[in-house]
Amino acid sequence: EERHETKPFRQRLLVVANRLPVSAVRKGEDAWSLEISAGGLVSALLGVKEFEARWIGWAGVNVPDEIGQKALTKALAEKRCIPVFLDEEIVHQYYNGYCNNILWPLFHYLGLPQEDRLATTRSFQSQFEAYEKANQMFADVVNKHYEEGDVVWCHDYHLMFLPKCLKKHNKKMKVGWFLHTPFPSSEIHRTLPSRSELLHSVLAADLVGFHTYDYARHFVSACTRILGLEGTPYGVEYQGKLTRVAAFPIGIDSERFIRALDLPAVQDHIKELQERFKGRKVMLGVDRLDMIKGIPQKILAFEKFLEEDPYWRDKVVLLQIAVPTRTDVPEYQKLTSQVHEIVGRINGRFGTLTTVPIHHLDRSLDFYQLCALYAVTDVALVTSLRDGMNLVSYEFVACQEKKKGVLILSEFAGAAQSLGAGAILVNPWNITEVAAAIARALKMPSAEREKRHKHNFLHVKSHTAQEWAGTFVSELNDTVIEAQLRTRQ
Ligand code: ADQ
Repeated sequence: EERHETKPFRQRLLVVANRLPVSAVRKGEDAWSLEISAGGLVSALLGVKEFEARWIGWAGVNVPDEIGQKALTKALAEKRCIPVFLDEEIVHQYYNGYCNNILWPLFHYLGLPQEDRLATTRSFQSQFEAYEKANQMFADVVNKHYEEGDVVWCHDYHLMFLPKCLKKHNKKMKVGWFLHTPFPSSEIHRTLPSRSELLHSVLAADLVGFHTYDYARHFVSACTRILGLEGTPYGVEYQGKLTRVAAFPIGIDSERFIRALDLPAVQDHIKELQERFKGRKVMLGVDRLDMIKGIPQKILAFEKFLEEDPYWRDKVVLLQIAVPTRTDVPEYQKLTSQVHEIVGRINGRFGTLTTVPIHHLDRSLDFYQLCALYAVTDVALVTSLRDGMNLVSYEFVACQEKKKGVLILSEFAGAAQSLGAGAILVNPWNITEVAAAIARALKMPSAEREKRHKHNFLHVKSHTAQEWAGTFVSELNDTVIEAQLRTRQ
């Protein structure tokens, strides 16, 4: 029969995020070169076979002319990507301003900007207006491409206003929203001038997801305390329906890392690194250069460790790889020079003519180099002051089947809830404690290392990004069906 020959039905999934998973470079008036960036989200969704995913987002470039926009739209369509075009002014106000200068620090407990209070308060309103406007532009593109039955999955703090815009246009649309950062205590969220508008909008979604149970609980408290709504263990009663709120801890595509370790290119890098650091223990930090990652604190703790334990001075090296991000924001520039200054001072203090204790790289590494680094590391140091989850800790564990190295992990990273039993947990603000953890990790007997590694490895292998995405989307489908049943009763 004809019906048997048709392809199995795959539900369409519209993934809406601020950035498309591509980098676009203009090669001429109507020519673009595109490169897919294989981040966690991309591989997560590639692995979910029951959905046909399409991406909607900003391509990260300003394209003021129509010819360029048309050509880029066409090129992106081949990669299942649909662009939202944002002009420079809106990027400045919405992305650099409201998203990165207000929401990002606030959600990581760094508070609202405090310098020049008056100026900030004045620009705050216009930045929020730009945020609403940008979210509406995303909604317009979603509405244009939406077909009945599609699932719409909105991502992150950039798009908190999107669920409301979408539901206003079409009440029946299945809308989920997931936050990749922490959701802070309601006492922190309360300080945000647009605190209520954002909560109302997120509540318009059918399903609201966070990395950890704590973040979900903070969100529900914010809704009950700030909006006076009724919270339940399952979510929040909102406008006659239940908005489901739950934890969906993300994972990585662990097989991709495990497989990569056997590739000749990675093996070559591993040999090079082993040769280069022969006779020394390798400690590793891999972070985006962001204040939430606690990089200065980490380096100061390493200094304290060297200070207290002269034996290790020529027997250990810290490799800190920090990719610069948001380089046009003054605070990030300040952080870069602060880190350089500390590293310079410590290397001057403990270095010799031939070696230095810290190798600091201000750049991104390719996937093979990264895998090799993870594989040769004895101790990984993740000292985020706050972090939604932290995937670096997962990637390190995935690459350690041979070495069974130690993970020192901040208790303020979401990952502390999943990898806490295998890692040494630390308060990154307590430099003495982190220095002691370094000493303990370097001396840890192999039986203990094995036991700890096994615990973490099992977790990383069984809680993958694919599973995360699959669970979120099926939960969203179920939530909508349940709500329909309830209204029919
Ligand atoms: P990030 O803050 O970017 O993500 P993280 O989860 O650690 O933090 O992911 C960083 C990714 O970038 C990792 O895949 C890592 O390999 C890669 N990376 C970092 N430095 C690199 C370098 N120098 N070279 C190459 N690659 C590098 C946000 C939240 C996190 C949350 C994720 C996913 O802040 O808390 O875990 O989203 O939800």
